[in-house]
Amino acid sequence: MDKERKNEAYPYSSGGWGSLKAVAKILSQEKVTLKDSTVLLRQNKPDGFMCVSCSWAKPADPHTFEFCESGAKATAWDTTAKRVTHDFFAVHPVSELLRWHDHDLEEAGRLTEPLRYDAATDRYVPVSWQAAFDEIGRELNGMDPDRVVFYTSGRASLETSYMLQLYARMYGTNNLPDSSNMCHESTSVGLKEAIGVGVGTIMLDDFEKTDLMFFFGQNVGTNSPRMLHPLQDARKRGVPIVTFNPLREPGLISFTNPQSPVQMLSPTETQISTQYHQVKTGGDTAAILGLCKVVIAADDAAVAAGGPRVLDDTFIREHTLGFEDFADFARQAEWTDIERVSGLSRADIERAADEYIKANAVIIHYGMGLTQHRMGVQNVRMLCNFLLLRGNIGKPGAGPSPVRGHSNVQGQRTVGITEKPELAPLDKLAQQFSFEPPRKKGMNIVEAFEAMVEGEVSAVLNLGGNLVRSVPDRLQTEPAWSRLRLTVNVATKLNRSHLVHGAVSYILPCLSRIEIDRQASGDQAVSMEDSTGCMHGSHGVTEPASTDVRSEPFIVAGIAKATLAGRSTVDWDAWRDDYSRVRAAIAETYPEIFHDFEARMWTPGGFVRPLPARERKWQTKSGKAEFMVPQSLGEDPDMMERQPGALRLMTLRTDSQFNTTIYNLDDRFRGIKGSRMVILMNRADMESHSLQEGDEVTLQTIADDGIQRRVEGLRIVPYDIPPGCIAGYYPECNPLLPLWHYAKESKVPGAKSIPVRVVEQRR
Ligand SMILES: Nc1nc2c(c(=O)[nH]1)N[C@H]1C(S)=C(S)[C@@H](COP(=O)(O)OP(=O)(O)OC[C@H]3O[C@@H](n4cnc5c(=O)[nH]c(N)nc54)[C@H](O)[C@@H]3O)O[C@H]1N2
Ligand SMILES: Nc1nc2c(c(=O)[nH]1)N[C@H]1C(S)=C(S)[C@@H](COP(=O)(O)OP(=O)(O)OC[C@H]3O[C@@H](n4cnc5c(=O)[nH]c(N)nc54)[C@H](O)[C@@H]3O)O[C@H]1N2
Ligand SMILES: [Mo]
Repeated sequence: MDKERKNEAYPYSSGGWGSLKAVAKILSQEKVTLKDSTVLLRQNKPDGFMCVSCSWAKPADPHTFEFCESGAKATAWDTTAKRVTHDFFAVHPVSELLRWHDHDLEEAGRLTEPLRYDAATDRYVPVSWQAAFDEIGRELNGMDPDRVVFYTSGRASLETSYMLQLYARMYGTNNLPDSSNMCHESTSVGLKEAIGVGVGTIMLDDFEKTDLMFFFGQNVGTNSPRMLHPLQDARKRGVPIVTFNPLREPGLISFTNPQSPVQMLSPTETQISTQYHQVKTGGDTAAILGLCKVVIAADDAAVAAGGPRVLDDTFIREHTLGFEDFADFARQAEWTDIERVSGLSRADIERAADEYIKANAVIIHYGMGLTQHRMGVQNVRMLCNFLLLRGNIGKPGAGPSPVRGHSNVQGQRTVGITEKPELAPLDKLAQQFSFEPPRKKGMNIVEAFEAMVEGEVSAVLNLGGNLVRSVPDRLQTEPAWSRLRLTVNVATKLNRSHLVHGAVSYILPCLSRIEIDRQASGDQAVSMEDSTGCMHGSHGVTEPASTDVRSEPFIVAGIAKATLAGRSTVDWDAWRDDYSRVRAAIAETYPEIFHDFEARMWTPGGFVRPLPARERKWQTKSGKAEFMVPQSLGEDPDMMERQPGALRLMTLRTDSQFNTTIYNLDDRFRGIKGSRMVILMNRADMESHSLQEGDEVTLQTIADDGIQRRVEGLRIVPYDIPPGCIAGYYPECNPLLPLWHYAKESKVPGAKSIPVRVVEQRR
């Protein structure tokens, strides 16, 4: 395996000169001039704007360059000199644009004016903002609110998100799904059940206090590169890092700091993972059970010998529930099962558990490799079981660290974007705004698309996002989208979801957070919450893409006013003109979190949201932190594993994309160039399938629902990946992911474990 690794896919450490070259390349591709590129110096600074890429924490004492390769690319993508004007649409009818690649659509540039679809000419044509708001309001008022869906992709600010949820509820629905429905919802459900808060408990300074870190299914080098800095500092202190990931991801192996002159001039790299375990996809519950089994056995032995305890028995006694049942389950688990399902040897699992036993404070970082599975919530609960064994929650240097995706995805939930009525302060909103909010559960993403396929949805309003590309089962869901009566897309750039439009369809171009937001009361700021629960202010620094783009709060206020007319107690115009009024309303709804919001939003490093679990107060059903007994070791009990030729497909991201936004076709870290239509496969599986490097295959989903799901033209790349597991890219492989293949408790699509087989091959 090691030999294969050196030869094939790992030419780079993460960061380093490769990273700087990639930044220079995209700045020139987007024609961002040197003057504009000083924008990067104000990224993630207390006096600047918060990056539009990932949601990693922003330190109080930032580096001069507090941005990473991904962040620089995202900034260049938004500050591009390229523009899409009505001339563009005059030349390109929608039927033609539907044949364009995702990359080319967004690469065309920033949207510049509001547009309405014109069926007679098959073109998007300019429309005034007021005409757009009026028609949208009229359409919505003719619909049953239960048939309308308000989607938020995770970029919108706290202010915009709060306005949107309030508007949707005043209109009459809790249909407020957001991107976390496809992402960390398994965390929101699993952590809440286990420790009483649905978010991670660690903060940046815990990196300075920890003795050991784990990584489960999170690809830091590609998806949250700024986090490599505190990781590197921890490694310098000698903190070990133990990684469980089917792929040997370069960012988890080593890092050359592109901002450190010493490291750039000499070839030294920091080793990131001190142990690397290539677990099978979907094998994490088994692997973590193995870890727990070793720790519990060591404690049993210590008790028998009268030695010091290995478990934190005081913590377990005082703070937890369900330990004995779980411990018995772990004691009785068979190593042969654990080894088979995880694909790891007992000796390797023991090595990892030994590090855990030695450490006093342990952090576990994790991502989509755990959450996007049928058993995604169970994976999260298993992580909590493991942490609870030695009291690794609610003490310095320890805790679960779900690394969030979009820059404000966590914050949107904090201010009421949720389809679950019990998670929104409905009574408070009712009293504050004198209306009766709907109490009926709204639809999450999977439910919204199930309903859409059945013809039970009339309209979708999208605050960002590109749902026809990001949701499962594209061959079913895309046609359903085009049967909608109304689609409204608030967006910065053109994407496929705008083109597969409803009968009445609008594209409403919005400001990027990087741009100066001028309203009647002056320049406006917005705010967001990072992955560690800290709130930050952000104000734009560049000129808007055009004079006819509007801010997200402006657009939400416009639609709300047009829809609700006299039916709302909110002065939407006043909120539009001065966002501090929105913040005052947020502070009134959530005083514990947002008191003195206006002053505190500029706190360097952000202001901290209170989290009871950090103080070992458990807001669970039992009032204790809860252990859980897993239902199944395998990822997916009904996955037809024994079918001949079955392979388990995980869908991945590259450094050259941000979700459905494709910057270019390369995967620099994994050494793949020029195409995203590839499948990474183990050599043993290639042999058993009689496949050679470069062969093209068609994959078909294994399912017994009578629907044929296929993707053709995928080129085979030999790769160091566990046998039986293969990898392809998101969103290209989404037609293979059945809509019903989701985590039971959270409805997060199982994008990391799609059962498929090779049905055609061509040399
Ligand atoms: N450059 C860039 N940055 C991004 C994004 C982007 O698209 N591009 N997207 C943003 C968003 S919205 C999100 S949610 C985050 C996502 O960031 P991550 O959580 O890192 O998500 P992925 O890249 O989808 O996959 C994570 C890792 O899981 C591993 N994996 C797959 N299956 C399994 C498994 O069964 N077990 C284990 N242990 N590991 C597994 C994969 O090999 C991969 O390394 O990134 C955010 N940041
Ligand atoms: N198979 C598979 N499917 C997946 C995943 C996977 O790993 N595998 N990951 C899932 C995850 S984690 C996520 S988060 C979802 C993401 O799914 P989405 O939220 O649907 O997609 P994005 O690609 O993040 O949205 C991109 C679009 O947002 C718009 N946009 C960008 N910036 C702004 C802004 O500031 N304001 C507004 N209004 N619009 C803006 C642009 O027009 C751009 O085209 O996909 C999910 N789908
Ligand atoms: Mo995400």
